[in-house]
Amino acid sequence: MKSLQNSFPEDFLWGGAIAANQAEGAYNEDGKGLDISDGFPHGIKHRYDPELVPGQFYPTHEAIDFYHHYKEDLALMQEMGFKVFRTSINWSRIFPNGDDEMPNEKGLQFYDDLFDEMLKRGMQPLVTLSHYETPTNLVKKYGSWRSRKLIGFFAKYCETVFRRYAGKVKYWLTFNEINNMRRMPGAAGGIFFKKGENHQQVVYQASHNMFVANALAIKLCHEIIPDAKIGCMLSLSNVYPHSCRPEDVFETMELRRRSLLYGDIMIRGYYPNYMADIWDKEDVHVEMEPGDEEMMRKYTADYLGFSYYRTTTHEYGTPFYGDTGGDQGTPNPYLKTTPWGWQIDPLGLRFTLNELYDRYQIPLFVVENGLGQIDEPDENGIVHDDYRIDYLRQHLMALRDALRDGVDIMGYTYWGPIDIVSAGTGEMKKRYGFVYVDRDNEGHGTMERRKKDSFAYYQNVIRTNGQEL
Ligand code: BGP
Repeated sequence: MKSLQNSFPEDFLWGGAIAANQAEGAYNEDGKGLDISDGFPHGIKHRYDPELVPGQFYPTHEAIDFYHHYKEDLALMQEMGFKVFRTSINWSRIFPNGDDEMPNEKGLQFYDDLFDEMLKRGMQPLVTLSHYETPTNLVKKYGSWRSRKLIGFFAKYCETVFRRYAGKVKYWLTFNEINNMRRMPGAAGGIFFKKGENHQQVVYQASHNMFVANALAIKLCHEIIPDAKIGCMLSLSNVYPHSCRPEDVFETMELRRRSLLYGDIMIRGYYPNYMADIWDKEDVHVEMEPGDEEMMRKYTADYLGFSYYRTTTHEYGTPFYGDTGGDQGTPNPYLKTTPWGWQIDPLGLRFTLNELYDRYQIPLFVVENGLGQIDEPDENGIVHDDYRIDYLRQHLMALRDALRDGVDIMGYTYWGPIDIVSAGTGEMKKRYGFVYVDRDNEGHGTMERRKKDSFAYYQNVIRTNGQEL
């Protein structure tokens, strides 16, 4: 029997997480091709421009210019004591069109330098292979993940980066929030519907192709970097039944399964029995090739990385929406809400960690959790973000409680340790950082970096390995 875990393990991976497209900028430098994130002027929940509109401001094109500031930014992360730093490789820096014969050396070199810098500063890179960054050309030419051709292109990209960074990167994630194929298939998989299509058919077929690609990536990773761990990544903010009415409870379970099915497949290795009913009701017929199911069964995730921001509730028969924070239903009267309508629920994190560990029995990694808020700098330009400290403290206490419950948790990477562009809305105003970046929604500002009060708080948490929360 596992003994009682009363505190954070010695090797707990403390750190922070960003995504290439929300931070790097330099959207067309050094041979980078366009990727889907380049075409959303107001975030991934809103309009997508398949062709860039002249004169339109696209916030991610410059973002916070991490591409040129990463040394200074990582120095700040080191000052907080980060043991791990999560970012993505932007696929379109490596294969600008997605289907190129040869990789782009300048793109490869950038990530070499970036990972060297992290390692020099005592941080393990945790790398997402695809964080809403499918090369645009693959969308135009092949309809993105609708086509099985994408499996081959993705495998080639994975093999290239595994070989190149084998000595540097030991923690990998395949597709960021792959279960967002259901809520935001444009961002998650480059899927934009055509008139008259059965959306569910397209989503599940594309998801299937991604599952095969996921299995192939795991296979390649283990062959090329035997000491690496590669996980899957899901958006798993939680949903409670709105009441104890059995219909509320049952339909909430069904709804939750629409997310968990992605974990069930990539962790257990096979489609769960309840899929047959979902596909039957939605008139979905997924084409598989011989060998697909065997691949999926054989190459499963080493760990589950997930994002957790909030919870919501579900009432029987009511429509359901979702955004970058997860599913969104009927507001919960017991919880406080951010200006973006996200309901803060630290106990929900403990609940979710327990639920997931009971279901999967593999290590969990909280790879995104944080508070997006409006920060008002004082007359000296300093942000006093007690609300962020409070959010963080409460979620870390919940995480410590979950460790005591017996959940196996590898680490915690706070989302957006430095202000970046919001994925959902494209705003800079929605800030998560411990470090303020002087840039606004319209792209004005000096790009100067300044520590907020939460910086010292998190630094002390890491210094004491979570003893002082
Ligand atoms: C997740 C994404 C991130 C991220 C975060 C916060 O869905 O993986 O890319 O940005 O949500 O969302 P937002 O930026 O919309 O506040």
